[in-house]
Amino acid sequence: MEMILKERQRLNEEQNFWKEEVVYQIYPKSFYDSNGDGIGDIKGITRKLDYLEELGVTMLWICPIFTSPMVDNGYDIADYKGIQAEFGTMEDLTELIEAAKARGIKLILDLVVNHSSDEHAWFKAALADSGSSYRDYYIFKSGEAGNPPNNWRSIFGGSVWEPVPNEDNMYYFHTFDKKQPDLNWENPALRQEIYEMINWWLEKGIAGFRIDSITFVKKDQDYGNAEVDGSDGLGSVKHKTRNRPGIEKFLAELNRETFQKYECVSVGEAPGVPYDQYDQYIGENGYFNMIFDFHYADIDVENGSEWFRRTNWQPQDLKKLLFKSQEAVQASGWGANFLENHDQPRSLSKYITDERYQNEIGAKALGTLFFFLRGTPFIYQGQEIGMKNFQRKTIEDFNDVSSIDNYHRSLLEGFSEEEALNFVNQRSRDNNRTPFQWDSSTNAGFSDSNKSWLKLTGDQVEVNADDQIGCPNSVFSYYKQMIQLRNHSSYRDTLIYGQFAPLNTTDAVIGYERSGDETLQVFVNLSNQEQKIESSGELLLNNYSELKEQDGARVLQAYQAVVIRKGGNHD
Ligand code: TEU
Ligand code: CA
Repeated sequence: MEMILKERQRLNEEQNFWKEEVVYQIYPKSFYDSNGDGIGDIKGITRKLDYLEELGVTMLWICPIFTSPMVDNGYDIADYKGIQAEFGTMEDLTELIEAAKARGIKLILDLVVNHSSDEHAWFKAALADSGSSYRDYYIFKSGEAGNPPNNWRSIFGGSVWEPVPNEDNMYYFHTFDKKQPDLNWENPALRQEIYEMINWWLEKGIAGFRIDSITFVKKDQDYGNAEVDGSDGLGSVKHKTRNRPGIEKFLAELNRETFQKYECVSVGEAPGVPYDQYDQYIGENGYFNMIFDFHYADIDVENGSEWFRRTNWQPQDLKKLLFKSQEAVQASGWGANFLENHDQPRSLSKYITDERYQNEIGAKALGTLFFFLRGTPFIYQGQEIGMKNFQRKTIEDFNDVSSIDNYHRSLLEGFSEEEALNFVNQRSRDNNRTPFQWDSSTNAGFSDSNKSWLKLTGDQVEVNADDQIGCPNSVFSYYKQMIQLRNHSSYRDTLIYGQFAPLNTTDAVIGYERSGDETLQVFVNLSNQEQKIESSGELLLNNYSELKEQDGARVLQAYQAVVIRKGGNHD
């Protein structure tokens, strides 16, 4: 009976290609530089396809490569159908799509349609002539008694309102940097232009999109003040523009006019969506195939854009958030699981609190923790070799706009320069944007030259791909093994489609199981103390060379992680 029920559960899970992918996120500027200018590029990705194939990933998400002044490293797009010259050409991209396809690797691009660059032709036309029809592609408003229209703080700091040059008392709106004016989704003509552009790309043969900041497209139309929540006298824009009522119309239409017409995948970056709304986002008629959930990614801070508000989290807090997330996603649809991305610090530095284990043990433990969760795993470049944060001594060494803003906001909130720098070092988005460490040489094999657009971490002698590829105990080999187990072993169906359920463990251990044809259990010790677990069965994966037993119980060592085929009835 139990077996029949389980079989039903398994078959109930609809099979879709995007559930079976293992995605690898590439930050093109920092992956590999093929022409020695110190900037990673598209040809550089093509050159490293052997590496990606060896790892075993099946889909690449490439961060923005479109024409851009690069104020936010490409998240400020000046031409949605053009390729930024420093990254290469459209031919290079076509070549990459084909070369990847030949290896069974699909490609998704980044869709940034909450805002464009202020250098986009639409915005230029809007600025040049207040009577232009492009004016309504963006959000322009008059000020209030010599002040901006309201007190909203942009995500990258300062007012969301930027004065329009040569016009009295007129402002335009930006959720992020002032060089990223928001597109006005209230305008149907603008929306149609966006859909046409999306479909144009999908026709080109890409497998889909990761959709940037998509929960920000609907703004509260009264543009009323937000509650002040900082010493700058402003209130965060997100209270008034993130996942606001009315967004459902835009997102349903977006889906209907674009993604639904294609055999493609849509992955929404959807911070700010409460779990009771997950049905709308990823349910049967959801806007997206899957979304990223940030509830646990931001465990070390009270919110993702104010890094001076740090928390004192414990493993059991992470466990709670992770389980809540898994259960909510499972009740509605499908999730996109990740440890890192280009906005986050390195996971080893964030989640492994005992520095002695910020090494291959810790990296494998975290890998095990996230990789077997129900959902599609997203690996961020460098995570698979255990890259870590850097420590920088001065704010001048940072490139990321958000780091500079957080530094100044920390000072404004009364922290010392040292504290401010410490917050930024822990959280800077540059941490994950340092050049990929291919080998141990001075420039880590990132480029043929000695140039690099961003300073390296400097630890490439200890952490680099070259040393790890052929080495059976490396983090890289462990990731390969995890991918093999999930996608190519006899446990494949269970690991991809099986149900998720939390397991009872001690506080410091995160344990869960996936059940389908059989039950697989994952246990990860997130502490430096030994922890007993209740489990019997065959050991499938282990980041230590042994699994200890004591008084008849299995014992995990510091940061030990195991995957076990549950023993018992069916054995
Ligand atoms: O990020 C959107 C966003 O809301 C994040 O900054 C979020 O606040 C943070 O990650 C929470 O931890 C996207 C892109 O991923 C980011 O790189 C861009 O800078 C931003 O949009 C603007 O396009
Ligand atoms: Ca280059």
